Amino acid sequence: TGRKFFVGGNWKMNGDKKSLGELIKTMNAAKLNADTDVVCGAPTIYLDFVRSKLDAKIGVAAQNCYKVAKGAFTGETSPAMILDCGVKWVILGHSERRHVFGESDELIGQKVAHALECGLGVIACIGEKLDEREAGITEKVVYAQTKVIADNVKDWSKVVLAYEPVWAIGTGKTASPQQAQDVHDKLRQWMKANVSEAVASSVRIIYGGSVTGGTCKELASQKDVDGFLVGGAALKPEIVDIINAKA
Ligand code: G2H
Repeated sequence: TGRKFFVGGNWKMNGDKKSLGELIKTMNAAKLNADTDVVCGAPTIYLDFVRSKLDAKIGVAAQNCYKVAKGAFTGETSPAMILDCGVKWVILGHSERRHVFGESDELIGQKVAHALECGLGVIACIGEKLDEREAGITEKVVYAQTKVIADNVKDWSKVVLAYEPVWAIGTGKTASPQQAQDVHDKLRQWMKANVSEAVASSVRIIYGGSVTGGTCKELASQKDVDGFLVGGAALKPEIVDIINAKA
């Protein structure tokens, strides 16, 4: 496909210096497929710590950022601060940001625009909820979410799209390879119709939702699955197998 495989770890609000330090040691020592981009999403307060310990060949991501550079926004973190810690990526629009913290499509779009303007790479997340899938509106939901992201992107080489069906997140219920492939294929068609043919064929669309060492290989073999965003399993040594899923 010409698209470089991409595996993001999303550690969410987990770990401490001791346990993350051990995980980092494991990852630094592991043999990682050189044809895969690897990025670890660390808690904000540990970004500096993680960047200083993790091997330079492994990227680091923040799990969120704000939509402006600085100012009276208590508790927020700007892309400039993230970059100042040597961190080059940010995860935006994760379902937990959308559904636990009530982030709107509009706010996510503004964050995407500002993060990209500042020079961060963006892992932009989309995905339908269970009731939406059951109502048969999966496509409508993910197209609408993708549109708000697309409206805020100029340079797609800095964006990875993460499809994460909400019903598969942290539930142990991985989407089947066919379910994932289906939506990824439709997203690529949407990109072709609404962005460009070149972007549709080059943008990486990764899958997230209960990916494990056991499910990653078959998912990775799907034509339009260009990698993963991994939560629970990214905190364990099995992340190495997931990084190496593409033989
Ligand atoms: C989805 C995913 C990582 P998990 O949130 O973004 O988490 O792999 O634990 O379902």
